[in-house]
Amino acid sequence: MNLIRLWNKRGSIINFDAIRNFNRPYVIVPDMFFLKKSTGCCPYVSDNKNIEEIKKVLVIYTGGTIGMTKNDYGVLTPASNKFLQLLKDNPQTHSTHLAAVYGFVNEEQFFLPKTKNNCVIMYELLQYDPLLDSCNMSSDNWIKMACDVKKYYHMYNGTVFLHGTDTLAYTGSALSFLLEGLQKPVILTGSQISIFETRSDALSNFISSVILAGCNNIPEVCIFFANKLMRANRTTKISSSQFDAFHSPNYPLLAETGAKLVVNQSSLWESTKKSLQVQHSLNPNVILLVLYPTITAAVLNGFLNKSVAGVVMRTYGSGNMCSTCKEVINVLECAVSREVLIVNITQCLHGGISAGYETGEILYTIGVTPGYDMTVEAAFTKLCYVLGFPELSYQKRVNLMKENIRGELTKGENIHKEG
Ligand code: ASN
Repeated sequence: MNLIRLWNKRGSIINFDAIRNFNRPYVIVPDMFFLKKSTGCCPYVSDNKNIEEIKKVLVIYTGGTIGMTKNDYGVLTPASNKFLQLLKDNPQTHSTHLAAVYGFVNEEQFFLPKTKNNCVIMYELLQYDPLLDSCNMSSDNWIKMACDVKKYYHMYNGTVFLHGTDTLAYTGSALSFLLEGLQKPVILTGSQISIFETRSDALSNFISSVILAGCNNIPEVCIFFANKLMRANRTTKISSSQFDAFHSPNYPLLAETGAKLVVNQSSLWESTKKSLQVQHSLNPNVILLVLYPTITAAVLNGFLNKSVAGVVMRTYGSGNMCSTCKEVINVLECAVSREVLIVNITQCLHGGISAGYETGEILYTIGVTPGYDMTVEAAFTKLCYVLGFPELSYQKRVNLMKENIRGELTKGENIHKEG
Protein backbone atom coordinates (compact mmCIF):
# COMPACT_ATOMS: atom_id res chain seq x y z
CA MET A 1 0.00 0.00 0.00
CA ASN A 2 1.22 3.45 -0.78
CA LEU A 3 1.61 5.94 2.02
CA ILE A 4 0.42 9.24 0.77
CA ARG A 5 1.63 12.34 2.50
CA LEU A 6 1.93 16.03 1.91
CA TRP A 7 4.03 18.80 3.24
CA ASN A 8 2.20 21.24 5.38
CA LYS A 9 3.10 24.91 5.61
CA ARG A 10 5.55 24.38 8.46
CA GLY A 11 7.59 22.12 6.23
CA SER A 12 6.78 18.82 7.92
CA ILE A 13 4.80 15.93 6.60
CA ILE A 14 1.13 15.33 7.10
CA ASN A 15 -0.25 11.94 6.16
CA PHE A 16 -3.35 10.87 4.29
CA ASP A 17 -5.61 10.71 7.34
CA ALA A 18 -4.51 14.11 8.41
CA ILE A 19 -5.36 15.69 5.11
CA ARG A 20 -8.82 14.20 4.90
CA ASN A 21 -9.92 16.89 7.26
CA PHE A 22 -7.48 19.38 5.94
CA ASN A 23 -9.53 22.40 5.07
CA ARG A 24 -7.58 23.52 2.05
CA PRO A 25 -8.16 22.98 -1.67
CA TYR A 26 -6.35 20.06 -3.27
CA VAL A 27 -6.72 18.03 -6.41
CA ILE A 28 -6.79 14.27 -6.31
CA VAL A 29 -5.08 12.24 -9.01
CA PRO A 30 -4.57 8.47 -8.74
CA ASP A 31 -2.29 7.73 -5.79
CA MET A 32 -1.28 11.35 -5.44
CA PHE A 33 -2.40 14.48 -3.69
CA PHE A 34 -1.38 17.94 -4.71
CA LEU A 35 -1.91 21.06 -2.71
CA LYS A 36 -2.61 23.96 -4.98
CA LYS A 37 0.60 25.72 -5.92
CA SER A 38 -0.48 29.00 -4.40
CA THR A 39 -0.21 27.49 -0.93
CA GLY A 40 3.51 27.12 -1.46
CA CYS A 41 3.40 23.40 -0.64
CA CYS A 42 4.80 20.49 -2.56
CA PRO A 43 3.37 17.11 -3.57
CA TYR A 44 4.85 14.06 -1.98
CA VAL A 45 4.21 10.36 -2.59
CA SER A 46 5.98 7.51 -0.86
CA ASP A 47 5.77 3.74 -0.85
CA ASN A 48 8.40 3.37 1.83
CA LYS A 49 6.89 2.42 5.18
CA ASN A 50 10.04 3.19 7.15
CA ILE A 51 10.40 6.83 6.33
CA GLU A 52 10.04 8.84 9.52
CA GLU A 53 9.55 12.27 8.12
CA ILE A 54 10.85 14.41 5.30
CA LYS A 55 12.55 17.60 6.33
CA LYS A 56 12.79 20.64 4.14
CA VAL A 57 15.67 23.05 4.03
CA LEU A 58 16.00 26.25 2.04
CA VAL A 59 19.56 26.76 0.78
CA ILE A 60 20.32 30.31 -0.33
CA TYR A 61 23.51 30.82 -2.29
CA THR A 62 24.66 34.42 -1.80
CA GLY A 63 28.11 33.98 -3.37
CA GLY A 64 31.55 33.33 -1.92
CA THR A 65 34.39 30.94 -2.72
CA ILE A 66 32.24 27.85 -2.14
CA GLY A 67 30.68 28.22 -5.61
CA MET A 68 33.38 30.20 -7.39
CA THR A 69 35.27 29.38 -10.57
CA LYS A 70 38.07 31.27 -12.28
CA ASN A 71 36.94 33.85 -14.82
CA ASP A 72 38.69 34.77 -18.09
CA TYR A 73 41.22 36.86 -16.14
CA GLY A 74 42.14 33.93 -13.90
CA VAL A 75 40.53 35.26 -10.70
CA LEU A 76 37.74 33.66 -8.65
CA THR A 77 34.14 34.84 -9.10
CA PRO A 78 30.83 33.15 -8.19
CA ALA A 79 29.27 30.86 -10.81
CA SER A 80 25.56 30.20 -10.52
CA ASN A 81 24.62 27.72 -13.23
CA LYS A 82 27.65 25.55 -12.66
CA PHE A 83 26.95 25.38 -8.94
CA LEU A 84 23.42 24.12 -9.43
CA GLN A 85 24.57 21.52 -11.95
CA LEU A 86 27.29 20.28 -9.62
CA LEU A 87 24.79 19.74 -6.80
CA LYS A 88 22.56 17.81 -9.17
CA ASP A 89 25.35 15.62 -10.55
CA ASN A 90 27.04 14.72 -7.29
CA PRO A 91 25.52 11.66 -5.55
CA GLN A 92 26.57 13.11 -2.18
CA THR A 93 24.42 16.21 -2.70
CA HIS A 94 21.52 14.72 -4.64
CA SER A 95 20.01 11.25 -4.54
CA THR A 96 18.29 10.47 -7.83
CA HIS A 97 16.87 7.39 -6.12
CA LEU A 98 15.08 9.42 -3.44
CA ALA A 99 13.96 11.91 -6.06
CA ALA A 100 12.38 9.06 -8.03
CA VAL A 101 10.75 7.56 -4.92
CA TYR A 102 9.19 10.79 -3.72
CA GLY A 103 8.69 12.61 -6.94
CA PHE A 104 9.74 16.22 -7.07
CA VAL A 105 8.77 19.28 -8.89
CA ASN A 106 11.49 21.47 -10.24
CA GLU A 107 15.14 21.96 -11.11
CA GLU A 108 15.99 23.69 -7.85
CA GLN A 109 14.89 20.79 -5.63
CA PHE A 110 17.34 18.20 -4.37
CA PHE A 111 17.27 15.19 -2.07
CA LEU A 112 20.22 14.64 0.20
CA PRO A 113 20.97 10.91 0.53
CA LYS A 114 19.40 9.55 3.72
CA THR A 115 21.35 10.37 6.85
CA LYS A 116 22.64 7.72 9.28
CA ASN A 117 19.54 8.09 11.44
CA ASN A 118 17.19 7.80 8.48
CA CYS A 119 16.43 11.47 8.09
CA VAL A 120 15.38 12.39 4.56
CA ILE A 121 16.03 15.99 3.61
CA MET A 122 14.68 17.70 0.54
CA TYR A 123 16.39 21.02 -0.02
CA GLU A 124 15.71 23.79 -2.45
CA LEU A 125 18.32 26.11 -3.87
CA LEU A 126 17.70 29.82 -4.24
CA GLN A 127 20.47 31.87 -5.80
CA TYR A 128 20.86 35.57 -5.33
CA ASP A 129 21.43 37.79 -8.32
CA PRO A 130 24.07 39.08 -8.45
CA LEU A 131 26.12 36.52 -6.54
CA LEU A 132 28.68 38.31 -4.42
CA ASP A 133 32.11 37.90 -3.01
CA SER A 134 31.31 38.60 0.64
CA CYS A 135 33.66 41.60 0.59
CA ASN A 136 31.08 43.27 -1.66
CA MET A 137 28.25 42.78 0.83
CA SER A 138 26.86 45.38 3.17
CA SER A 139 23.97 46.11 5.49
CA ASP A 140 21.37 46.11 2.67
CA ASN A 141 22.34 42.52 1.90
CA TRP A 142 21.97 41.58 5.56
CA ILE A 143 18.47 43.05 5.65
CA LYS A 144 17.48 41.24 2.45
CA MET A 145 18.74 37.96 3.92
CA ALA A 146 16.78 38.52 7.14
CA CYS A 147 13.63 39.32 5.14
CA ASP A 148 14.08 36.12 3.11
CA VAL A 149 14.35 34.03 6.27
CA LYS A 150 11.02 35.49 7.34
CA LYS A 151 9.45 35.14 3.87
CA TYR A 152 10.12 31.38 3.66
CA TYR A 153 10.09 30.66 7.39
CA HIS A 154 6.85 28.67 7.51
CA MET A 155 7.80 26.44 4.56
CA TYR A 156 11.08 24.96 5.80
CA ASN A 157 12.59 23.32 8.85
CA GLY A 158 15.65 25.51 8.51
CA THR A 159 17.62 27.84 6.26
CA VAL A 160 21.23 27.53 5.09
CA PHE A 161 23.07 30.51 3.62
CA LEU A 162 26.11 29.79 1.46
CA HIS A 163 28.29 32.84 1.89
CA GLY A 164 31.86 34.03 1.44
CA THR A 165 34.07 33.60 4.46
CA ASP A 166 35.65 37.07 4.54
CA THR A 167 32.66 38.82 6.09
CA LEU A 168 30.74 35.75 7.20
CA ALA A 169 31.00 36.58 10.92
CA TYR A 170 29.65 40.10 10.29
CA THR A 171 26.68 38.79 8.32
CA GLY A 172 25.96 36.06 10.87
CA SER A 173 26.12 38.51 13.75
CA ALA A 174 23.91 41.02 11.93
CA LEU A 175 21.30 38.33 11.17
CA SER A 176 21.23 37.26 14.82
CA PHE A 177 20.18 40.78 15.81
CA LEU A 178 17.83 41.40 12.87
CA LEU A 179 15.92 38.17 13.52
CA GLU A 180 14.19 38.29 16.87
CA GLY A 181 12.22 35.31 18.21
CA LEU A 182 13.79 32.79 15.82
CA GLN A 183 12.58 29.23 16.49
CA LYS A 184 14.33 27.41 13.63
CA PRO A 185 17.95 27.04 12.57
CA VAL A 186 19.57 29.59 10.28
CA ILE A 187 23.03 28.31 9.38
CA LEU A 188 25.68 30.19 7.44
CA THR A 189 28.54 28.35 5.83
CA GLY A 190 31.08 28.65 3.06
CA SER A 191 34.48 27.26 2.27
CA GLN A 192 38.12 28.11 1.86
CA ILE A 193 38.36 26.23 -1.43
CA SER A 194 35.73 26.09 -4.14
CA ILE A 195 33.43 23.07 -4.44
CA PHE A 196 34.73 22.64 -8.01
CA GLU A 197 38.24 21.78 -6.79
CA THR A 198 39.16 18.15 -6.15
CA ARG A 199 40.48 18.87 -2.65
CA SER A 200 38.08 21.19 -0.88
CA ASP A 201 36.32 21.81 2.41
CA ALA A 202 33.14 22.82 0.56
CA LEU A 203 31.23 19.55 0.40
CA SER A 204 31.50 18.62 4.06
CA ASN A 205 30.60 22.16 5.18
CA PHE A 206 27.64 22.17 2.82
CA ILE A 207 26.28 18.71 3.65
CA SER A 208 26.68 19.03 7.42
CA SER A 209 24.99 22.43 7.38
CA VAL A 210 21.98 21.08 5.48
CA ILE A 211 21.68 18.14 7.90
CA LEU A 212 22.00 20.39 10.95
CA ALA A 213 19.39 22.77 9.57
CA GLY A 214 16.99 20.00 8.54
CA CYS A 215 17.13 17.49 11.35
CA ASN A 216 17.96 19.48 14.46
CA ASN A 217 16.08 21.89 16.57
CA ILE A 218 18.61 24.70 16.89
CA PRO A 219 16.64 27.93 17.18
CA GLU A 220 19.33 30.47 16.40
CA VAL A 221 21.65 31.95 13.80
CA CYS A 222 24.81 29.83 13.56
CA ILE A 223 27.98 29.48 11.56
CA PHE A 224 29.09 26.02 10.54
CA PHE A 225 32.70 25.54 9.55
CA ALA A 226 35.20 22.70 9.78
CA ASN A 227 33.01 20.34 11.82
CA LYS A 228 31.98 23.03 14.29
CA LEU A 229 28.63 24.69 14.74
CA MET A 230 29.05 28.05 16.47
CA ARG A 231 26.70 30.79 17.58
CA ALA A 232 27.11 33.34 14.78
CA ASN A 233 27.45 36.35 17.06
CA ARG A 234 30.22 34.57 18.99
CA THR A 235 32.21 33.65 15.90
CA THR A 236 35.21 35.30 14.31
CA LYS A 237 37.42 34.47 11.32
CA ILE A 238 40.87 33.56 12.54
CA SER A 239 42.58 32.14 9.46
CA SER A 240 42.72 33.14 5.81
CA SER A 241 44.15 29.79 4.78
CA GLN A 242 43.26 26.96 7.17
CA PHE A 243 40.09 24.94 6.78
CA ASP A 244 39.53 25.50 10.49
CA ALA A 245 39.03 29.20 9.79
CA PHE A 246 36.49 30.22 12.42
CA HIS A 247 36.57 30.17 16.19
CA SER A 248 34.16 30.93 18.97
CA PRO A 249 36.64 32.33 21.49
CA ASN A 250 34.29 33.08 24.38
CA TYR A 251 31.43 30.62 24.02
CA PRO A 252 31.15 26.80 23.75
CA LEU A 253 30.39 25.13 20.44
CA LEU A 254 26.72 24.50 19.72
CA ALA A 255 27.44 21.21 17.97
CA GLU A 256 30.29 19.13 16.61
CA THR A 257 30.24 16.79 13.65
CA GLY A 258 32.80 14.05 14.13
CA ALA A 259 31.96 10.39 13.67
CA LYS A 260 28.79 11.40 15.49
CA LEU A 261 26.85 14.60 15.23
CA VAL A 262 26.61 15.91 18.78
CA VAL A 263 24.47 18.91 19.68
CA ASN A 264 25.38 20.66 22.90
CA GLN A 265 21.78 21.30 24.01
CA SER A 266 22.71 23.25 27.12
CA SER A 267 24.55 25.90 25.09
CA LEU A 268 21.64 26.71 22.75
CA TRP A 269 19.97 30.10 22.93
CA GLU A 270 16.38 30.26 24.07
CA SER A 271 14.51 33.28 22.91
CA THR A 272 11.85 34.68 25.20
CA LYS A 273 9.88 35.86 22.14
CA LYS A 274 8.32 32.98 20.26
CA SER A 275 7.28 34.60 17.02
CA LEU A 276 9.74 35.82 14.42
CA GLN A 277 10.18 39.53 13.93
CA VAL A 278 12.54 41.22 11.50
CA GLN A 279 14.16 44.59 12.06
CA HIS A 280 14.44 46.44 8.73
CA SER A 281 16.93 49.16 9.46
CA LEU A 282 20.54 49.34 10.56
CA ASN A 283 22.51 52.50 11.18
CA PRO A 284 25.67 52.38 9.04
CA ASN A 285 27.33 55.32 10.84
CA VAL A 286 29.34 53.10 13.13
CA ILE A 287 33.12 52.93 13.06
CA LEU A 288 35.70 50.48 14.35
CA LEU A 289 38.58 52.08 16.18
CA VAL A 290 41.67 50.20 17.31
CA LEU A 291 43.71 52.00 19.92
CA TYR A 292 47.50 51.92 19.46
CA PRO A 293 50.32 53.46 21.50
CA THR A 294 51.09 56.49 19.26
CA ILE A 295 47.52 57.66 18.62
CA THR A 296 47.10 61.46 18.85
CA ALA A 297 44.10 63.65 19.66
CA ALA A 298 44.22 65.15 16.16
CA VAL A 299 44.06 61.77 14.46
CA LEU A 300 41.29 60.59 16.78
CA ASN A 301 39.36 63.77 16.05
CA GLY A 302 39.62 62.95 12.36
CA PHE A 303 38.01 59.56 12.98
CA LEU A 304 35.19 60.98 15.08
CA ASN A 305 33.63 63.33 12.55
CA LYS A 306 30.04 64.55 12.82
CA SER A 307 28.44 61.69 10.91
CA VAL A 308 29.67 59.10 13.40
CA ALA A 309 26.87 57.82 15.67
CA GLY A 310 28.65 54.88 17.29
CA VAL A 311 32.16 53.59 17.87
CA VAL A 312 33.37 50.11 18.68
CA MET A 313 36.68 50.83 20.38
CA ARG A 314 39.17 47.99 20.71
CA THR A 315 41.31 48.71 23.72
CA TYR A 316 44.27 46.89 25.22
CA GLY A 317 44.00 43.68 27.24
CA SER A 318 41.12 43.68 29.68
CA GLY A 319 39.76 47.00 28.36
CA ASN A 320 42.49 49.53 29.04
CA MET A 321 43.93 52.62 27.37
CA CYS A 322 46.61 55.22 28.06
CA SER A 323 45.30 57.01 31.16
CA THR A 324 47.94 59.75 30.93
CA CYS A 325 47.00 60.74 27.35
CA LYS A 326 44.76 63.59 28.51
CA GLU A 327 44.10 65.07 25.06
CA VAL A 328 43.05 61.75 23.60
CA ILE A 329 40.77 61.15 26.58
CA ASN A 330 39.33 64.61 26.12
CA VAL A 331 38.38 63.86 22.50
CA LEU A 332 36.59 60.69 23.64
CA GLU A 333 34.80 62.53 26.41
CA CYS A 334 33.60 65.24 23.99
CA ALA A 335 32.24 62.54 21.67
CA VAL A 336 30.31 60.90 24.54
CA SER A 337 28.87 64.30 25.50
CA ARG A 338 27.55 64.59 21.88
CA GLU A 339 25.87 61.19 22.54
CA VAL A 340 28.17 59.23 20.30
CA LEU A 341 27.79 55.71 21.71
CA ILE A 342 31.29 54.34 22.35
CA VAL A 343 31.56 50.64 23.21
CA ASN A 344 34.69 49.20 24.76
CA ILE A 345 35.85 45.72 23.73
CA THR A 346 39.27 44.10 23.88
CA GLN A 347 41.81 43.82 21.07
CA CYS A 348 42.63 40.33 22.30
CA LEU A 349 41.27 37.37 20.42
CA HIS A 350 40.15 35.65 23.58
CA GLY A 351 38.46 36.98 26.73
CA GLY A 352 36.63 40.20 27.46
CA ILE A 353 37.04 43.35 29.46
CA SER A 354 37.17 43.43 33.24
CA ALA A 355 37.93 45.84 36.06
CA GLY A 356 41.14 46.21 37.95
CA TYR A 357 43.35 48.81 36.28
CA GLU A 358 43.47 52.57 36.52
CA THR A 359 43.97 52.50 32.74
CA GLY A 360 40.58 50.85 32.36
CA GLU A 361 38.77 52.87 35.00
CA ILE A 362 39.26 56.09 33.04
CA LEU A 363 37.04 54.89 30.19
CA TYR A 364 34.02 54.43 32.43
CA THR A 365 34.66 57.71 34.20
CA ILE A 366 34.14 59.48 30.86
CA GLY A 367 31.02 57.44 29.96
CA VAL A 368 32.27 54.73 27.61
CA THR A 369 29.97 51.67 27.50
CA PRO A 370 31.39 48.21 28.36
CA GLY A 371 31.05 45.64 25.57
CA TYR A 372 32.09 42.74 27.84
CA ASP A 373 33.33 39.76 25.84
CA MET A 374 31.64 40.53 22.51
CA THR A 375 33.50 39.76 19.30
CA VAL A 376 34.30 42.73 17.06
CA GLU A 377 31.68 41.56 14.60
CA ALA A 378 28.98 41.19 17.26
CA ALA A 379 29.73 44.55 18.90
CA PHE A 380 29.80 46.29 15.52
CA THR A 381 26.57 44.85 14.11
CA LYS A 382 24.77 45.16 17.45
CA LEU A 383 25.63 48.84 17.54
CA CYS A 384 24.33 49.28 13.96
CA TYR A 385 21.15 47.50 15.12
CA VAL A 386 20.66 49.44 18.35
CA LEU A 387 21.28 52.76 16.57
CA GLY A 388 18.83 51.68 13.87
CA PHE A 389 15.80 52.28 16.14
CA PRO A 390 15.10 56.00 15.64
CA GLU A 391 12.80 56.33 18.65
CA LEU A 392 15.22 55.11 21.34
CA SER A 393 16.89 57.53 23.74
CA TYR A 394 20.67 57.51 24.15
CA GLN A 395 20.38 55.91 27.60
CA LYS A 396 18.09 53.14 26.32
CA ARG A 397 20.62 52.38 23.58
CA VAL A 398 23.42 52.21 26.13
CA ASN A 399 21.33 49.81 28.23
CA LEU A 400 20.60 47.60 25.22
CA MET A 401 24.29 47.45 24.34
CA LYS A 402 25.01 46.18 27.85
CA GLU A 403 22.18 43.65 27.80
CA ASN A 404 22.58 40.10 26.51
CA ILE A 405 19.88 40.15 23.84
CA ARG A 406 20.83 37.21 21.55
CA GLY A 407 23.43 35.31 23.54
CA GLU A 408 26.20 37.58 22.25
CA LEU A 409 27.81 38.50 25.57
CA THR A 410 28.60 37.30 29.05
CA LYS A 411 28.96 39.86 31.79
CA GLY A 412 32.10 38.86 33.67
CA GLU A 413 31.93 38.71 37.47
CA ASN A 414 34.78 41.14 37.72
CA ILE A 415 33.25 43.66 35.40
CA HIS A 416 33.60 47.30 36.04
CA LYS A 417 31.08 49.38 37.93
CA GLU A 418 29.05 50.69 35.05
CA GLY A 419 28.63 54.32 34.17
N1 ASN B 1 36.66 36.35 -0.86
C1 ASN B 1 35.88 35.22 -0.53
C2 ASN B 1 34.56 35.72 0.05
O1 ASN B 1 34.49 36.09 1.18
C3 ASN B 1 36.59 34.31 0.42
C4 ASN B 1 35.90 32.98 0.71
O2 ASN B 1 34.72 32.80 0.58
N2 ASN B 1 36.64 31.99 1.18
O3 ASN B 1 33.59 35.78 -0.61
